[in-house]
Amino acid sequence: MQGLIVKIISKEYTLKTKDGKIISASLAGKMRKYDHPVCGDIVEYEMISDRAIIQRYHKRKNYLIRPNLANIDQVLIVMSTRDPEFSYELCNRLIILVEFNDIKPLICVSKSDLADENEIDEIKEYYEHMGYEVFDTGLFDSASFLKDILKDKLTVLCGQSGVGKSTLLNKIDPTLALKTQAISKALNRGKHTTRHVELYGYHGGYLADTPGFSSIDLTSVDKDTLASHITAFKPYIGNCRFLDCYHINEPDCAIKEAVKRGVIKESFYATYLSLMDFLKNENLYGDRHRTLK
Ligand SMILES: Nc1nc2c(ncn2[C@@H]2O[C@H](COP(=O)(O)OP(=O)(O)O)[C@@H](O)[C@H]2O)c(=O)[nH]1
Ligand SMILES: [Mg+2]
Ligand SMILES: [Zn+2]
Repeated sequence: MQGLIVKIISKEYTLKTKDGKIISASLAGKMRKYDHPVCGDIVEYEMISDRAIIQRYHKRKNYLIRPNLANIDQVLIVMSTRDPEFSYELCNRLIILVEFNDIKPLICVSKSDLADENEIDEIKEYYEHMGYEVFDTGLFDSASFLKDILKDKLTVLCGQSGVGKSTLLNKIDPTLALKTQAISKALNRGKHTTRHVELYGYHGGYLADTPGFSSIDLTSVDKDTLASHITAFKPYIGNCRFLDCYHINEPDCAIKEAVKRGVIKESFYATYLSLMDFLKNENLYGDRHRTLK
C-alpha cells in the first residue's frame, strides 16, 4: 500500500494514505541500516498486526538535506521590499541553489506597499527577463494568487524572518499560518536540535516552512554542473567554445556574451561567480561547512 510521509518525529512516521487517511507507521527493520525516507517521500507500507510498516520509498524527483525533504515541486522565495530591504544578492543565491536541486523557484515580492511602483517593476523586469516567475503582494492585497500557486503542489516557503510569510499565509488560511509559525519557532530553538519537518495540507497540495535563509544546504552543489541547472543560463549552455567551460574566464563563452548583451543580468552572473568561487575553495573551508550564510 502507498502513502506519503507528512511528518517524522524521531522514529514515528506519519503517513497520508492514498484514500486520505492519516496513520502512524514505523520503518521495517531492513530499512533502518539504509538511507531513511524523509517528508515528501512516497512509501510502500504493509500492515503487520495492526501496525503500518514502511518497506521502501519510491525514486525521488529531488531531495534537500536541509530542510530534509523529498519530491519538492517548487520553492516560494519571499523577499520584502523593506524591513528587511530587498536583496538581489540573497534572492539570486536562493534561486541558484533551488535550481541546482531541480526545484522550480518562484519569487514573491512582499510589502509592495512600502516601495514605489518603479521599484517593484524593476525587480519584476530583472527576474522575468531571465525566465523566472515573480509575484508581488502588499498590505491591501488578498494574496489570492497564492491559492493557485499552492494548488496540488508540494511547496517550500522560504525567506528571512519578518518578510511577511505568516501574514501571507494568514490571508488564505489562518490555521496554516499558525501551524507553520509553531514549527519555525521549534526549529529555531538551537543550531543543533533535531530538525522536525512537517508538511501541511492545503488545496490538494502541501506546504513546508523553513526556519530561515541560511538553511538551504550546499552539500549537493557541484561546480561542474551548476550552470546547466540555471534557467537564466539554459538558452546558452552548449554554445561555449569549450565543452567543459565554467563560464568564468574562458574565451568565447556564450554565458559571458549573454551577460554583455544584458540578457543575463550582470549582478545575477556575479552571484554565480561568487558561488563558484566558494565551491572551488571548499576544501579550504572543509566539507561540513557548506551551508551558505
Ligand atoms: N507594510 C506591510 N507590512 C507587512 C506586510 N506583510 C507583513 N507585514 C508586517 O511585517 C511584519 C512581519 O510579518 P510576518 O508575517 O510575521 O513575517 P514572517 O516572519 O516572514 O512570518 C509584521 O509586523 C507584519 O505586520 C505587507 O504587505 N505590508
Ligand atoms: Mg512567520
Ligand atoms: Zn562558457
